[in-house]
Amino acid sequence: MASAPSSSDRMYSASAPPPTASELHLPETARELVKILVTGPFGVGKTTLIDAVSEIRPLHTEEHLTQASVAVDDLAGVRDKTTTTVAIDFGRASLGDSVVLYLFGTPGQERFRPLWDDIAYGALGALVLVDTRRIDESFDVLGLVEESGVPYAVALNTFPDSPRYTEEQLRRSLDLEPDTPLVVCDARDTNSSLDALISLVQHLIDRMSAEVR
Ligand SMILES: Nc1nc2c(ncn2[C@@H]2O[C@H](COP(=O)(O)OP(=O)(O)OP(=O)(O)O)[C@@H](O)[C@H]2O)c(=O)[nH]1
Ligand SMILES: [Mg+2]
Repeated sequence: MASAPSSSDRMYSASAPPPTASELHLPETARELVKILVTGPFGVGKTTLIDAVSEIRPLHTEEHLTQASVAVDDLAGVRDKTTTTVAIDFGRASLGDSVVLYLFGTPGQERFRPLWDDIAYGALGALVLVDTRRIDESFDVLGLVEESGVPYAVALNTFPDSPRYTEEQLRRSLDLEPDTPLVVCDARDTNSSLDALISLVQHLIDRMSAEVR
């Protein structure tokens, strides 16, 4: 049966020296090129996660938060945050020799909604990041992902002051299907973030296997 590669199969790690130009080219063994969305509400850690896992220098479209956004972009819990994604994040993460994830990070605020459909176009799966200190802020994004029909996994990005809930409480609150993966990650940590992506890829494989049965 198909199974997702583990994070130790990754081609590059954060502690390794920067990849050479030739390493940046996809290996001939790359067979599955998969578009994945990394989404979630404002300030949940989407850009951080793509930075943590990308084996190429990620593309970011960060702009400084200005006084004008004070009233609309709630910095509760992320006081050190000085920038926000205004269009897209892009990175690439290989899992083993054959699976390559192209990661597309969305902006988090509702005002960027018109971009969402374009960024999501063609995605095979979505990793939805949730901050348990502000669960209700995830509902809109979860609704969008559901609406788009893209299969998804939920990753709880933990912060030092994140409250603890049982899995049952979280599933009920987020209204998740029983087979939707719900994992915990630290978006700053490469292996932790890769493990969250692997849970999503395994979910996609399981769904595809069920469909061909
Ligand atoms: N303590 C802690 N801080 C984190 C973690 N993940 C992200 N941060 C910090 O939280 C802030 C938000 O991270 P971003 O990656 O910019 O969040 P984002 O979801 O891309 O934000 P927008 O694009 O503005 O919606 C940054 O200041 C990060 O350094 C985490 O796992 N733990
Ligand atoms: Mg961002």
